[in-house]
Amino acid sequence: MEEAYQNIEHDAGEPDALDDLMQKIAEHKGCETTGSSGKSSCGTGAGANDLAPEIWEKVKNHPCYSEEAHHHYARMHVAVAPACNIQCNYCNRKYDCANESRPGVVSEKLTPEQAAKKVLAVASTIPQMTVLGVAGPGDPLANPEKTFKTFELISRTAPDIKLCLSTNGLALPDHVDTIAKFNVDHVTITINMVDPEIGAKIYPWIFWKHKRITGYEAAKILTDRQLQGLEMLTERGILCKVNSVMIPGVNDKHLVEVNRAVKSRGAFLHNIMPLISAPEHGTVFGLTGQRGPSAQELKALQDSCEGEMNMMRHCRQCRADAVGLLGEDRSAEFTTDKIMEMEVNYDLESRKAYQNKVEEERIAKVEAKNAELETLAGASSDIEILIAVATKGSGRVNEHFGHAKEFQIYELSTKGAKFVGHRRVDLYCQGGYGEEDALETVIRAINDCAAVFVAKIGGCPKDSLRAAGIDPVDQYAFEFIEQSAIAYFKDYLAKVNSGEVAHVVRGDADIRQGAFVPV
Ligand code: CLF
Ligand code: SF4
Repeated sequence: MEEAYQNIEHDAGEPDALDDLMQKIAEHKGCETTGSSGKSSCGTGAGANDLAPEIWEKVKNHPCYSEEAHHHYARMHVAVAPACNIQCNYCNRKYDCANESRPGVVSEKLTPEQAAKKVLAVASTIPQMTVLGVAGPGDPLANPEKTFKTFELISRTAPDIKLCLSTNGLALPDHVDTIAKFNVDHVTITINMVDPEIGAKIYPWIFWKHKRITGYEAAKILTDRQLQGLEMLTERGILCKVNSVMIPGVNDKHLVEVNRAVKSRGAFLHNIMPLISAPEHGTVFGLTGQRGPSAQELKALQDSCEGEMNMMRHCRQCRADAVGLLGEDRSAEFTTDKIMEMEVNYDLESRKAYQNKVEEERIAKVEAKNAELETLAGASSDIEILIAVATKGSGRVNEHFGHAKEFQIYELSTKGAKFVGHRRVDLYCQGGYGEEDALETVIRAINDCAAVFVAKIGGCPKDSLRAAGIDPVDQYAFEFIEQSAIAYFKDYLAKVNSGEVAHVVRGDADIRQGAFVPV
């Protein structure tokens, strides 16, 4: 079947250009965040001036590979890959619920032709949708015909959309050439271990060479194939992200070793995600009571790996049919019934024009942040605080407190404002009135934050937040987040220095990160 795709051209095929790109990726590995400028020299927060132009071209409008891009650009997944060739103890693809946001969950499975139609429908409606990912609900490479047929159709009909693939890696070495031929620039491999003893606790079986294999042997084959596939991809200059699920007591300490192993094989980015394991999901870990990590445990592990390589902290552990900006899900607007009735008007020029406007906004945002940062130059203090921000995207404080389904978390220090994660919360506003129980859960979720930035907030929640020691801030409504955060921090420092405010070292937020795994 793969021969059917041999006529697709791959523009990274010129040996000199490829060598050059690989060199740039290799040079890029392992740099750290800079100190006093507060500007990320590396990591997913890296900007146009921090990366080689060829790499910047690949990541600049990919919402997963660039933290900055995720405020502006959307991705979509098409659920064309139902089968899987391994079993993970955190996965149950049978569970399907429109309100459930986790990988493996879909409302509809699609044929490649339906998927292509859906991509055009979404591209016509959401001009900032720049990336199409195949990420399940099973493993895309356990369904190679459907996956590559989908890529073939989309690369013909929507050439400006980047193709992205997410896999468990077992079948990866067999498909690297086809991935390269389709010009798939971004591949994610989920690697949870490089030690088969640990792997045997995560994977009960794999299906390999027409046989079901269990235990140590299964995990050994899986890790060997994953690392081999990673090396083969990076040798071809394809950007690779590694996803790892953090499972406390199983692989949490081991993930530092995984980080080193994938870095040394050329991975561009490492995304350590929290396990979610509620019993109602029907997974092995859910049913055996295996807990997920707390937000603080996750952050500590991500921090400890950050000096080694680029760490992703903005993953939302999307459904396999997610549509929209990370953190929003517009899949219900694009069901098969609705798509079939939609008038599709995919117009490359108008998409480009819209994206040019996005770029202008993005440049303005970076300039505003840098200008504000300069006013902090020379400030010296060990104080660091977290803030929570209600936003609908575009890097602005533009969501009402009561409408926020998540808060973005920024760490503020004299180095600037750094995005460090997000917290999902229950909606406070329930159609005209505030839900007190929801308010309590919001406060618990952000109680390690000194302030919450919102576009608007009512008197009651304001009082409750103040009582919990969290400053409700609406003075930066619709302003850029980072610029506002730095201005707030400057003000905070001045108040602490003058004795007007006592700096409090806050405890941990009372939440467990909810989520789990892409394949
Ligand atoms: Fe999808 Fe994954 Fe591509 Fe992104 S998701 S296939 S790389 S386009 Fe992104 Fe979603 Fe996290 Fe995946 S936020 S689950 S990392
Ligand atoms: Fe397969 Fe992905 Fe589920 Fe694991 S998480 S069993 S790789 S579909």
